[in-house]
This record gives sequence, C-alpha cells and structure tokens, in this order.
Amino acid sequence: MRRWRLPLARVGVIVALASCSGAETIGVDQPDGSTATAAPVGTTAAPVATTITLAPTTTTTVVAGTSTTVPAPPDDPIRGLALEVVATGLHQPTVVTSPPGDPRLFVTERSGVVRIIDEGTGLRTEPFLDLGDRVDSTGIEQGMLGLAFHPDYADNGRLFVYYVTIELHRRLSEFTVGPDPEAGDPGSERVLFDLAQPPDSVDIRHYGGMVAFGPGGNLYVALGDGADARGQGQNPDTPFASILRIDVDSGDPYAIPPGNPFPEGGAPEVWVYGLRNPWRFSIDPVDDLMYIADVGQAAWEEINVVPLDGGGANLGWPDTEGAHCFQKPDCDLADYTMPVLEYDHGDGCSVTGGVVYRGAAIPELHGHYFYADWCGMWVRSFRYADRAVTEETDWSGDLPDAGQVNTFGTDADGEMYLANFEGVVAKIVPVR
Ligand SMILES: [Ca+2]
Repeated sequence: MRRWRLPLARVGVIVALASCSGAETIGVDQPDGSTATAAPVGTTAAPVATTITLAPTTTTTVVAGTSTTVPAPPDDPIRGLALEVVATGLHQPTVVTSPPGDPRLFVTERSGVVRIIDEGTGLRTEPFLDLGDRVDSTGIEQGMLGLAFHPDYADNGRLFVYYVTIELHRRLSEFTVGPDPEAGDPGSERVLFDLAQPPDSVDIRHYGGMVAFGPGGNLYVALGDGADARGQGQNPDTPFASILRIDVDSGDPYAIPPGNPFPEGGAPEVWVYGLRNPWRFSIDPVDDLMYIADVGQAAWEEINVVPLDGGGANLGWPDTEGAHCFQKPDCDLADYTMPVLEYDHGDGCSVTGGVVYRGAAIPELHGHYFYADWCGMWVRSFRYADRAVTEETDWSGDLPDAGQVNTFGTDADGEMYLANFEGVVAKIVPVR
C-alpha cells in the first residue's frame, strides 16, 4: 500500500505531546497558514512500556451506536493479547468493519472487492460486491480504500465506498444492497464526488482513504494531499489534505452540515485540514473524539486527537511534520494543532491509525487506542485522558505475527481486528 521505505530498526522513542485542540480558523486563499491558532506545545518523552500493567477498571459504559455494556473485569486477570486468525488469503485487505448490529464482518480488498467473513465458517468465496471493473489498484496506494455502512443500513441498505478510479481519480460513491441481502448491487452506484489529483501533484499517491460515520450521522472522508502537492495542505479552500464532513441524508449529491468551519470557502466540505496522508482515522463516540494518524514524510509519524466539535483545526502539514517545523523552517508551532503523539523514523516509517477499543471482551483496555507501524511491524496502544497520552504499551511481544498492518477495524460488538498486507484478518483477543 502507500509505502515507499524499507523497514528500519526499532530503536526510536515515542514522544507524547500535550494536547492542543483546534481553534476555528478563517479560510485563506494562499498556503501561508497564518490564520490558525492553537494552544502551546509541551513535550514529554515517555518510554514505551514493555510489560502489561493495566489497572482494572469497573467503569460501565454504553457504547454509542451499539447496546454493548462493558462488564467489570473477569476474575481472571489479563496476561496479554493474542491474534485469533479469522481469514487468510485476502488481497491486501484495506478495511474491516460491520454494519451496526450485523453479525457479519466485511473486508475490502485493495483490488476492489468487498467480502464477508462469517464467525465460525470464515471467508466466503462469493464476494459481496465486486468493483474490480472500475477500481485501479496498480502502484502502491491505489485501490478500494474505504467502506462505511450507513447507520441505518439494516433498514436502507446504503453503503459508501471510497476508491481510486481507472482514471486515477479519487471517488466517493454510494451503493445499495441488492434484493439478496448477501450481495451489494454494483449497478446502483451513485457518485458523490470524483476528484482528479491536484494540479501540483507529482505522482499518484496520498489518496487518504478512510470513511466513517460520526455519532451525529455525518460522513467523514479522509483525503491526502496528492503527493508533494504542497500547495494543498495549508489551503482549506481545497478538499485535499483534509478530512471532509458531509451529510449524505440531504442534498444532491450531499449537503454541507451546519457547523462546518468553512461554509463560504472553496471547499465547504472541509472539516479539518493540514494533513499529508491521513490513511486511517477513527471516531470514538464515547468521548466524542477523532483520532487521526497522519503518515509522515521525512522523519516523523504522528497521531492527532481532535474533538468532534473541533472543526477548523489546522494540523500543520506541510509547514510542520510531527511537532517540528518542516517546509516552513521558521514556523511557530503554536499556530497549529499539534499531534498528541509522534515517533521518529528510527522506530518505523508509516503509521497505521487504529481504533479505540470499546468492546466487552477486554474491559481492562476499554478506551485504549491501538495503532501500528507498517514498517516497524509493531502494535502499540495508549489511553488519551485529560488531554494527555497515558498508559503507553508496546504489544510486540504479544502480537509478533501482526505483520505489516494495513488497517484495524471493529465488528458490531466493538471487538477489534487487524488486517495486514500479507492478507490475514485476525481478531485481537485477551489471554487470561
Ligand atoms: Ca501534523
């Protein structure tokens, strides 16, 4: 996938950064980034924990969008985590997800196919939806990159797919399930947008790819900057280098939700901007936070946490990379929303953002955010509390076979999965 460096030795240090919520900014026509404001940056070096020292929690929380209630921890203490393989042989899986309340697990393959994994019987042979005739999956970053089911999928059968077209455009389309609930209808495509790469793009990368619904029913879509298209990142008048927020239940082909920060700008869909290639983000509906992992270029990988009422945040790229000035050497870091965590390229090369665990099987990890590095082939987690990164844990010893993690995902119960470049989909389960 979106990869261009060789694995590096894992000798770096994670740096946890003080949280800075994004401030409202005014859209600008030129990429000078001069209008954004954010809280000052603090830096606190924190070594990665090598053992599991998780305090039990007795918190009971109802996960928004599901009826899952997290019980108190079982009597057996958690001794670690393990991978339970649920499918193998997939072609570079990119998304793992389920419709709300649906027992089936849906997986996308980069080649343009959506497939179903059933608990117990595994991967079905027959695809749910095959868009191979319209998806380009050559190169390293093209393909079917995003899939989200409508919150009312059980009633309306609507699903949203983000993919790279044969023309190398980035396209968001809606499909509907066919008369057979086990098969989507490839002929039902309704295109919501179809964007060529930005004019200053030097190649065919940085498409972003994640799509997900938030608790308010709006759809969020991650778009990368188009690869070295440096005029995009600091310009909220362009949809690139941003996470978009749209209302797919109104308008034609969609409506701009009330509260979007740049309603009069050139791209009123923009919700936050200043991103290089936000391959994976996730929304935690319990704390109303979005976790955005932005793949770095020269030296730093970063994870940002933005409140769902934090529209307008400028996440810095390409003025900054991680918590460092980049293209603008004399930048003032206080002008941008800084990541809450970064690590350098001694420790990996391409961050894969994950999910906040809200399932029931591992109450001890409730609220912990999992992520990975595609080159470092490690999985780590932290808990974001009181605007700070806490309880950093390195799960390398528990999950040595995680591989090159393309994506994380959850099922309808909030249980957590990873899928890797090698074509394996595995559930992350507790060892007690
Ligand atoms: Ca940034």
